[in-house]
Amino acid sequence: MTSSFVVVPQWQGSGSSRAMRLVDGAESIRRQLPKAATHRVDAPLEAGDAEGTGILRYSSIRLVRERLQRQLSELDDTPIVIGGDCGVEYGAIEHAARSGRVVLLWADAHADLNTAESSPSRAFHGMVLRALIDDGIVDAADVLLLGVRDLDDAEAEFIDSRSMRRVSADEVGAAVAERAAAAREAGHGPVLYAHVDLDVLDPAVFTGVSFPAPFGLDLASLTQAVSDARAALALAGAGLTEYAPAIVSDDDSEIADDGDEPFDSGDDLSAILRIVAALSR
Ligand SMILES: [Mn+2]
Repeated sequence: MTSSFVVVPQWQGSGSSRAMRLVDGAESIRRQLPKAATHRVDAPLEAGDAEGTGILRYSSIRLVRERLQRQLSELDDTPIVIGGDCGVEYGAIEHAARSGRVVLLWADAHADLNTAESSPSRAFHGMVLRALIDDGIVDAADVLLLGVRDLDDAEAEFIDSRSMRRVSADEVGAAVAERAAAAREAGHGPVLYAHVDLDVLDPAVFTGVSFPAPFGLDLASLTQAVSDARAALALAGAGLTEYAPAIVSDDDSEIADDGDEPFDSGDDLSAILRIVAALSR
């Protein structure tokens, strides 16, 4: 099956003071993708408000989710959703869950398992996986955490309480096959969803993220893990999130932040394209 790309420049789910860089990041990736296969879901310009949820800028997040759902329902190809912040995964995974029980590869430095109550930042991108589990869209047993290494206490407790599985890159293929078999045994048709937050990569490999965490994956391990997962189970959808490049000027040349040496995002973009290839080929 061929892939369609859906670019969602949502920044309202990020807790970063420079969250709007995610808009530049989404735009830079979009320019690299094949035009005919690429769609864009606009995020509102305004920040939005919590609407009583305790979630920062929730009204905008809800609006983007509705727009994304509408766009995804019009596509026949396998959707690759390009963020924006990780919060875009809610609508994307909700959509994938309509075609089967989701086995979820969660490649991210963060588990995104906070609630509005436990979150230190109140930012939705740190709550999205928890919301999917609490809303019954994904079973905690079907989630494979890859590269997760920066946890809040409440998240670590939740992982323990649900016995959520953490896998290394070379365990991914076997772990996906095992969860797929368990789903079939229970009478469900399983599908694979692959979530990649770019901060799963080591900061030495990839620089353009807002919340880097040391001791991440190298690029070859990540793309191999994605390939192994896809060899084990058909991909129903994927997400690539949190590209936050250094400030980009109008003519596309990079401007250094904080007076540092001029920052070159060329390596980051080529890494992104290799991940996109692993998700879409
Ligand atoms: Mn993350």
